[in-house]
Amino acid sequence: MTTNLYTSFTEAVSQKKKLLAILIDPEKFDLENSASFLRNLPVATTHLFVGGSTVPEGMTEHLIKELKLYTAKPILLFPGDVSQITVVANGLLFLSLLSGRNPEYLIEQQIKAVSKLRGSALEVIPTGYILIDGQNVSAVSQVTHTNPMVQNNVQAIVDTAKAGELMGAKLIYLEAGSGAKIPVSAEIISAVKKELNVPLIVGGGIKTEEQINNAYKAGATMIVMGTAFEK
Ligand code: 1GP
Repeated sequence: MTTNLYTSFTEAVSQKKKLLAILIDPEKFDLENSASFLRNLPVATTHLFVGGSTVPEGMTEHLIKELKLYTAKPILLFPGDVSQITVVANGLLFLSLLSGRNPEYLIEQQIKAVSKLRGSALEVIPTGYILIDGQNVSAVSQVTHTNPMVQNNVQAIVDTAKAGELMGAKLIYLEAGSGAKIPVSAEIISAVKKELNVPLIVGGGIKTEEQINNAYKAGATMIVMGTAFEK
């Protein structure tokens, strides 16, 4: 039986539970430390995300197989590009970069993914991905050649997120970029939350307990943290 990963998001919303994903970038991860890394994760961790901006072919699959030796937590692909898709994961955030205007990341990569996904049991979750300025030049911005949305134009972010939902996104991901100096503001999270029915993921630059609580309080269903755990 395949468990439905998406249900964990909708149930979290209805039961007012909070989800925490730890992001592992295969390029920055030392495979030899897998067991101790997983042992030391916060108890609140519900999911693992695996992905990066530039990951050599095959590295993602190798890493996930290794992680699965030590954990039963669901592993979701959060791929920077189509080469990182592997059916050994439990699910795939099928991202479309809605904040950008680069067709490669709006639709081309998704088309290229189809031949990899055909016939596989990997759960695919359509996700509207919105890059927001974290006062740092983010890897996402560099790799995709797109600009982040400015934090003070809240309405534009809300409208972009809503358009994503109307186009069928099952999740909206508000991303300040890995290593952001400032995370997505509570004001943005709550404004988006107010207009949307789908669960919200928030990540980028979140390091402290206070930032975590602020994001949850503002309406994030899931928080993603990466850099804070890269030792
Ligand atoms: C996931 O890119 C983030 O959305 C992770 O950001 O590395 O800053 O935690 P950090």
